Amino acid sequence: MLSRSKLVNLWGFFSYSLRCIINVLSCFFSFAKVVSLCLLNSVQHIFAYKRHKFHVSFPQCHVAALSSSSLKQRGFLPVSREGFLHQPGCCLHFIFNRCIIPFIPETHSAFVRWQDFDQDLYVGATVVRPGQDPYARNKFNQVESDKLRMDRAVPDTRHDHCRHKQWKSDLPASSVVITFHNEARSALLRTVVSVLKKSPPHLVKEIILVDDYSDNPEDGALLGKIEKVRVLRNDRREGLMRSRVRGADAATAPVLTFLDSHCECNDHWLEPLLERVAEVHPDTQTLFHSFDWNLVFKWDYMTLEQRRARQGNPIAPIKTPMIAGGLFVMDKEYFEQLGKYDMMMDVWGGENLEISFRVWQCGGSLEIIPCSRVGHVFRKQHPYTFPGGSGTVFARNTRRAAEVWMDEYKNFYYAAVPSARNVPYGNIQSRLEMKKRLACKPFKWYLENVYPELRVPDHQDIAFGALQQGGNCLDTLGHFADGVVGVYECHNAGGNQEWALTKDKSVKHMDLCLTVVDRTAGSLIKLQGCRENDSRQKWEQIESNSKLRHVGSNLCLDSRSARMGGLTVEVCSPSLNQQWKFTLNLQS
Ligand SMILES: [Mn+2]
Repeated sequence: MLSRSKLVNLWGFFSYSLRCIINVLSCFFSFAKVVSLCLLNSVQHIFAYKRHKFHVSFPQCHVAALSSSSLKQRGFLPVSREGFLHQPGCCLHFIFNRCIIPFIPETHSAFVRWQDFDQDLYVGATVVRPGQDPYARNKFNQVESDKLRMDRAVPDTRHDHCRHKQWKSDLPASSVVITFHNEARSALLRTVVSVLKKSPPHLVKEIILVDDYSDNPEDGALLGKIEKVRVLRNDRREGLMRSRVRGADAATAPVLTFLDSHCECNDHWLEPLLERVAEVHPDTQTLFHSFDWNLVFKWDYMTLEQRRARQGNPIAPIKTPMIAGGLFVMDKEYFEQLGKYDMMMDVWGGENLEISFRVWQCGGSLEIIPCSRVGHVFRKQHPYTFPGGSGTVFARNTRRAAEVWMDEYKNFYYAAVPSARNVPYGNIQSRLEMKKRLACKPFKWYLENVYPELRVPDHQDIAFGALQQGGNCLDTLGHFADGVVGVYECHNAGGNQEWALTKDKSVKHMDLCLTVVDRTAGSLIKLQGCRENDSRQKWEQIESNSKLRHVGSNLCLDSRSARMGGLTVEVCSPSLNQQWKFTLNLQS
């Protein structure tokens, strides 16, 4: 009995034979035309061909009309559109390639299905040896990662509504771009396999692996054997942004999907994303992405209002002011129009901020699609080194984003991260020109329309944000007028931990002010409605903004009795209970 693969082979043989006959015929005519010139030429070509094996391009060959993906895969570059087989050398070359190479066994089996890829051989070459720390190389447990099968089953964590939804099938195909640097082979392979396994084949045109100069070129190169996988390797460390742009430039599908190199796609992860991208760009929601004035990405809860609005449709897209940056889908043409990435950003960090501001301010939108689930390995630390030091690189990238996109609001970032002021950020001229060309909206618009939840300091404020003491923050504890205040673990979500020190010296939470009711050491501080010119509510920062002193009594804000009643004023001392720091100090 014939197996399926033999049938496919037979069909392949039949169609190739047919094309061969056509090719030979057309070649014959070309031959006849230039027969007098061709002999020498053919001999030359054959020799060139023999010398270079298959990896040579024939610049004289006008083979564009013949260009097929299989030809390209073998390294032949179609050169012009002028037509067909001008030269006999090309003719031979063409016949050989189209008619003979497909039936040479080793070239025919150049690509394997992911199911046939030898995981043990690939992963086995880089296992953690006994006695080695399994976290050392990747900052996640490589031993555990290596044990997993590349196509292991993962639980479907989607909302029920997603499971019953029918996704369109006539969607634009996507090129999946995965950049990596010294990734654990098992994690990288799982990422690739999960894409192939969990996506409808016609929607994944290719997987482009961009090896950002990993120590071992084989980490990526060996994966190039898997169907649809194309491997590009940088010849020096370029960092995430330039590597992604390189992958995007090489992509041939209309939609780009960017993934980290340690992900696992879940059931029907791709269709909802492509469906949304294919829809007309609309004006259109428990967690969304956001950031604080230190410009560090964080997760935020939706407001009660936002959650109520979603009750009727729990799987509706969620507008988000910011993306985490590792995993997202974007129309390729739009990615290009919108200036790709800032090519002068290095290694990692800040690019998600930059692309988020850019998309929103220049007319696009960012959404989280709840039905699309992709797992990601979170690490507490970067496994690789940052040329130049991670803090500096992060600050430099973030500064570039702030300088281009945040207008005068960048000063709040500098107030929150004063050290960033001294980090050189390079030339931003071309990004500013691009911003102008795209007629992008000012940051004020973004704050008002996209991220109204972000509290913007008032021009009356001297200091703003959380009032921190180690990991704890000054907290209203939900109390109102005449209530005491305490400390609670900092949650960086504003709310009861949001305070401002104003020019008229009050420490305010909304319209409540910290009030010293009794000007003796050890007395409890109360929240009271703010009153102008009430000396019981006047405070100032002392000792390089590290303490808060009540002006009328010269006593300091102190947390020693926080667990027994609330915060008090005490005689100022070097005690850690009196160290308080605002997130943002607008005067230095
Ligand atoms: Mn990651």
